[in-house]
Order: sequence, then C-alpha cells, then structure tokens
Amino acid sequence: MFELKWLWQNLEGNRARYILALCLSVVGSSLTIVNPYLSQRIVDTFIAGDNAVQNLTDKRGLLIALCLGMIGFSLLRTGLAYFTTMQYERSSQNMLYRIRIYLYNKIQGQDREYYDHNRTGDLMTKMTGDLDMVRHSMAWIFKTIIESFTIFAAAVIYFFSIDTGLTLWMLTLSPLIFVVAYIFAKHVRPMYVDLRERLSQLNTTTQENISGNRVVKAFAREAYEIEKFTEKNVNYSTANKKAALVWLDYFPYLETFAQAFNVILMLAGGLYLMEGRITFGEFAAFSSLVWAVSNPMRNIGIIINDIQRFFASLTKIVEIYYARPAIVNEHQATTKRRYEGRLTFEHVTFKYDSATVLDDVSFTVEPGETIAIMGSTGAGKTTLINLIPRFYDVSGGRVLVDGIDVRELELDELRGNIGMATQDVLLFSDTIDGNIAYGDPELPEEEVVAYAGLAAAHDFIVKMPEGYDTVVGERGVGLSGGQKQRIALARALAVHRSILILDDTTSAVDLETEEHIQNSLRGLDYPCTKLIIAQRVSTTAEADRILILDNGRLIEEGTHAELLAKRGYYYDVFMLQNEGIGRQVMAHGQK
Ligand code: M5T
Ligand code: MG
Repeated sequence: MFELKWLWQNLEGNRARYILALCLSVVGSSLTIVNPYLSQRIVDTFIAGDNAVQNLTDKRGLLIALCLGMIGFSLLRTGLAYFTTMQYERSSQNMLYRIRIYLYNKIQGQDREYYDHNRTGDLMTKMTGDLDMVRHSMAWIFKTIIESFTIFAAAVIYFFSIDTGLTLWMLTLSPLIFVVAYIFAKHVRPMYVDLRERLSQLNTTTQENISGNRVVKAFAREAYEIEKFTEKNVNYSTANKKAALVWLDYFPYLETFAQAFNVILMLAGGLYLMEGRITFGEFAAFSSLVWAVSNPMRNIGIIINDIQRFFASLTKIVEIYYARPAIVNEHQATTKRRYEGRLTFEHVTFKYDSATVLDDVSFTVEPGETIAIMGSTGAGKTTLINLIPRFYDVSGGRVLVDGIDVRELELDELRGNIGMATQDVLLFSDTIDGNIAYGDPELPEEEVVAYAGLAAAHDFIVKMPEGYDTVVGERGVGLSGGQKQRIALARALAVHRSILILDDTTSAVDLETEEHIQNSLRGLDYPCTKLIIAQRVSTTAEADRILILDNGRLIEEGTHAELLAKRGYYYDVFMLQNEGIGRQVMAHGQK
C-alpha cells in the first residue's frame, strides 16, 4: 500500500487526468446496461408483449427512437472508450517519464558502495521492464479492474431492479468464486517475485556477456557462455510456465462457475418466466447481461496475475527510489571555492566489508607538493586515494583537505577540486576531443590540444583518421592501453584542479613517454598538489616524498635519497628495477 502512495505522489501533474480517466471508465462501463434496457423495451413492447402487433403500427415512432438510441449509445460508448484510453495512456506515460528521470537521478546520486553491491543487469531491469510493467498496470490493469467492477455492479443493480429473487439466484456462485480467486492469489504471488528475479539474472548474464565479450573471445569460451545463458533462459522460461500453469489449475473452476451463470439463468429464469414473474423482455435483458456478471469472474485470474507482477515490479522500483547513499552532499555551496590542496590523513583505517585494507595511515601533503605512493599489488593504494574524493568514507580516523574533514566539505566542491585518472581507464563513446573535455565541456579547442600535448597524446591523436574528432570507446576505433591512459591523463589535467591524483597512469607507456609526462607535470601552469601512484622508481624518484604502503600500513616515508639510505622496501625495489635495466642495456649492447 505504501508503494501505491508513492505512485500517487509521482502522478503529480497528471492526477486530474488520471482521475478523469477512472471516472470515465465508470461512466462508460455503466452505460453497458443501457442497450440491454432498450432491447428489453423493444422486446416487451413490439415483439413479445400482449399488444405487440398493435404497437408495431401505433408506436412506430417509439420503435425508431429506441433503435436510434441503441445505435447512439453504442457510438457514444465507443467514443468514450477512445477518449478514456487516451487519458490513461497520457497520464501513465507522463508518470513513467517523470519516474524515469527521478530514478536516473537517484542512481546517479548513489555512492560507490551501491554500485559494488548492485548488478548492472538488475538496475537495467528496473529501469526498463519493471517501469514498463508499472505503467502498463496503471493504464490497463487498473482500467480493467474498474471497468469489470462497474459493469458487474451496474448489471447487478439492474437485475435487482427487475427481480430480486432471480438476481439472488444468479449471485449464489459469487462467494465461491472469490474464495477460489483468493487462494489463487496467495499461491501465485511468490511465483511472480521469483519470476522477476530470474528475469533480472537473465539480463545480468546478457549484459555481462556483452560487455565482457573480449574476454570471452580471448578464452574461446563462447560455448560456455551460451550454456550459461541457456541455463538462465531455461530458468526464466520454466518459472514463467510454472506461473502460467498455476493459473491453469484454477482456470477450470472459474470457468465452470462462469458457465454456471447461464445454467442458473435458464433454470431459474425459465421457471420465473413461465410463472409470469418476469417478462420476455426482462428475461432477454438478463440473458444479454449475464456476461457482465460472469466475465469479471473470468477475468479475476488474469487481473490477479497482473497485479502480482505489478507489485513485484513496483517493489523493485521503490527500492531504488528509497536507496539512501551513505555519502551525501550535505549542503549546497553557492560559490565553489578553490582549495589550496593540503591533504592530511590522520590514523585512517578502512574496511570494505570486513577485512581491514588500511590500517592506521597518517601523513600530510603540503599544497603544491608531489607525492609518490608505491607498494605491492593489493597493498591498498587505490583504496587510499579513493578516500580523498569520498568515494568511500573512512572506517576510523580522518581525512582532511585544507584542514577540514572531507565529510564536512560540500561534496561537489570537494570533487570539483580533484582531478583524477583512475587505474582502470574508462572512456565514453565520444570523440577524443569530447573525452578530454569531459570535465569541462566549455574547454576551448586549443586547450584540449595543449593538454593532449602535455599528456604525450597529441602525436598519436593527429595520426588517427579523424584526429581529435575520432570516436573512441564502445563502437569507435580501438586504442591501445597506453593511449587510453594518456587520454585519461589529458582529461584529468584539463580540469585545472588543485589536487591531481594519478593512479598508475603511466604503467602502460614506455620510458621515454613517461619522461615527457613527468616534465609536463613538473611544468603545469596551475598550482596543484600531486599524488602519483606508481610502480617504477623512475617515476617516484622525482617526487618530493615517497610513501610506501604495505598490507595497508605505511611502512616508509621520505625522499628518494632518504629511502635508498634506509635500505628497506624502496631500496629493494630500486635495486631490482635497476638490475633489470642494467641487464636490458647489456642485452642491447650485445646485439
Ligand atoms: C586493496 C581489497 C582488495 C585488496 C585491498 C577495490 C577493492 C579492493 N578490495 C576490496 O575488498 N574491495 C574493493 O572494492 O582491498 O586493494 P587496492 O586498494 O585496490 O590495492 P592497490 O591499488 O594497492 O593494488 P594494485 O593492484 O592496484 O597495485 O586486498 O582485495
Ligand atoms: Mg590500485
């Protein structure tokens, strides 16, 4: 019921239209009894009445009027049905449009943890199939319910006005039908919840398979993927059939009851007719409206089915709607400040779910400093930098920017002060130019080129078929790993932020290119604090300070020279890498 209230709220702006549609449904369906009434009059006056023959000549005008009335009402009902359907469609489509925007905004506003725990396929199902089911219900199912109910009620009232006894006879079956329908509803509901879950799994598998097609191909696992998909497909199909078969279990009962209406009418009605309690016309009216009583009974199963699906979908949508991100924008900054770029970690600990990933990490970075972070894989480097823009919040301790806890800063302002190139590079299906200017769509063309130059990307971009207008990403031209990294770097540099975070951004470029990038970073034309995660000593050597992270703990901190003198982790890495280079140089010389 709570979900219905939510729907109602979202109907804002279209409520009047929707209510009008509901009212028109009631009016339109009530009119169904007009024609049987008119035909009753015709039968009694002109066909089966005592003075039928006489009336045919005397009251020709009435006959014509009644016939015209029947035609008129049929046309009226058709017109009304057309108009009503239009109102349902309009209001439900408008509502759908509105909810879709809300949900999309909502999903955008979720934090990283939400994405860690929600499958893309499931979110897609919610945004497409579930939303459409809800709209379909608003436009068709509720309409069917209202109309069935009105027709039923109108017919029953009309029957009572003709003959109470016969009406009661006809209604003897109704309680039975309701009992059967109720049992059916209870039985079928969990099945639709299950069905919906399976659909979501099917979508997840499809989505993962499509986006992961490179890996699938690389391992030649198409057959396995098809099998996996088939399994989900079979599951979904089985669940669908199961739900449909349940309906079939109940169907014979409901159908028998519906048929029984006719039998009762023939028996009881015939008897009453012979006794002269009702006229031929009245009998005809009963018989032409018997469907109005039996049809809703027939529909009850379908309606219950659809309502269960409706609620299964609605519950899922409402889930998105009421998902509260833990990391929220507390207050809106009217003017966004530029930070100085001082970073402080104070006894920071962090856990993803249970395992501790960062353990009592403390350090400070002054504005304008360049800090390199190094450490073995899985040491927690990416995790550490993710705490600065509040992709996650610390489990203990504090992260401060310019001396203020990041949790107290305005989120957009905070993130608006950070330029970031993430470890796994994602480019959008857009031009290279559009990708570099992603953070600032107003960025002039020359600057795009300038930053591409700083990121050592200009040279390869101009060699591409359409230069900066080449479309990359999903359907565009493919780029090498190092090329992607450099475009991502240009994108991060182009936003002129006071804090620049580079996560392994030069791991896939050659040493020469790396040197070019280092020179660029040194000569940036705006003040900025740089945090650079790197594995190569050649990158870290130039930093003002180097932090060594191991197993979530900060084990060494100092300049290149200091750390070498310390003969710890950094010294070992240095020796290892230089040995490597030494060997390479030797191998080169031997050629
Ligand atoms: C540090 C764990 C991961 C690792 C540790 C991203 C992520 C990581 N972890 C989770 O449990 N859940 C997550 O969503 O945290 O991971 P990291 O910070 O990504 O390590 P890194 O950046 O130092 O490694 P690398 O390989 O990028 O150099 O134990 O299991
Ligand atoms: Mg990492």
